[in-house]
Amino acid sequence: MKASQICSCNLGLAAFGLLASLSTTPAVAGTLDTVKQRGTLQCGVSEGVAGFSDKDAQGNWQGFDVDFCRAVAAVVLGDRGKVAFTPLSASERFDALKGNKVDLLARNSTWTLGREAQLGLAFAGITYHDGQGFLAKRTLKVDTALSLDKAKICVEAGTTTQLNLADFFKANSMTYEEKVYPSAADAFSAFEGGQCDVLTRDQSALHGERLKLAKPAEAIVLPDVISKEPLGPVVRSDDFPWFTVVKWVNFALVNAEELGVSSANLDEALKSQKPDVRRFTGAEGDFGKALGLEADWAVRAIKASGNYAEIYERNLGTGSKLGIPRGLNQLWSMGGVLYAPPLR
Ligand SMILES: N[C@@H](CCC(=O)N[C@@H](CS)C(=O)NCC(=O)O)C(=O)O
Repeated sequence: MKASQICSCNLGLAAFGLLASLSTTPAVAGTLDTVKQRGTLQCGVSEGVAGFSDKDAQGNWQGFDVDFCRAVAAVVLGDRGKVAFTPLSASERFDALKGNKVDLLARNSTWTLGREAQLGLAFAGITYHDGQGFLAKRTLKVDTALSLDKAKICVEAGTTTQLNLADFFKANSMTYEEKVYPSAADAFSAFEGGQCDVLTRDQSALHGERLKLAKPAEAIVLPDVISKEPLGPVVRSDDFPWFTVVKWVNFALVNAEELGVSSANLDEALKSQKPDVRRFTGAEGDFGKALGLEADWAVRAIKASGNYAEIYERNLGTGSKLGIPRGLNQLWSMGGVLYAPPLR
């Protein structure tokens, strides 16, 4: 019912009471204000995906998604350490976000129409362009996914992975025996323990899973990529100012790489006379204020985590344990598809 319809009614006393109480109810605080008041960012991450979000030997969270959360915390709260990480399984992640248990999900989550239109969520851009692949036991003697007819395949519930698996086998008139597990760890143990011949996951995660095997040489990541998995941070769709902040942290990380601004040369950047670098550092323009942030918001993101290239290389790149080449995740000007709108 519209407000105008309520006003034209012959209201009883009870309704008057309700309206009076509504008019004195303070507006619900947006996520940005909630995070500022709380002093901590609540970030939903995976339960353990090497390179994206897992704990180091000291129990500290690390990874590509973790660094994104740290950048957001630094931008909003001025401190990369002010993040509480909540590990979430694939099946529980979106309910946790909808239920306000986290402010932001940075959890190798694929941007799909259903997750936005049906779940009321919004993807604040793409941080990693991924695709689904297969890790197969060498004993199977296959070198392509098209030879997987009748294979036993382990997969985690509540993922696009499970849906793509079904599509791929149907489209190629093949059958498979699906073994579904509630967590990635269970799916991995089942694969390692011989309950299936093949493990399917996002390609980026498969490389890490292979290295976790007691004998990595006994399994092979097949070359086939059967889907598009654009991974990115997710927020609730009813909070546009927060969505804008998270989205522009992502764009700032990419723009910094393009501008040649990194954690190693921030002091120089702060003295730069170049107009685009001056807008980035907040020396020109009033963008921080417009976002509800400090003028140096973008500088804070880089100080916290480095630019996109630094985050990628540290966690996933050829210098890291995983050694994944940039590929599609290279800047548009370098043969990839990373493209951030201008900061102006
Ligand atoms: N990108 C896909 C898959 C993401 C996903 O949750 N993958 C599983 C493995 S198939 C995973 O990483 N699980 C880690 C965990 O449960 O913590 C999606 O958004 O549905």
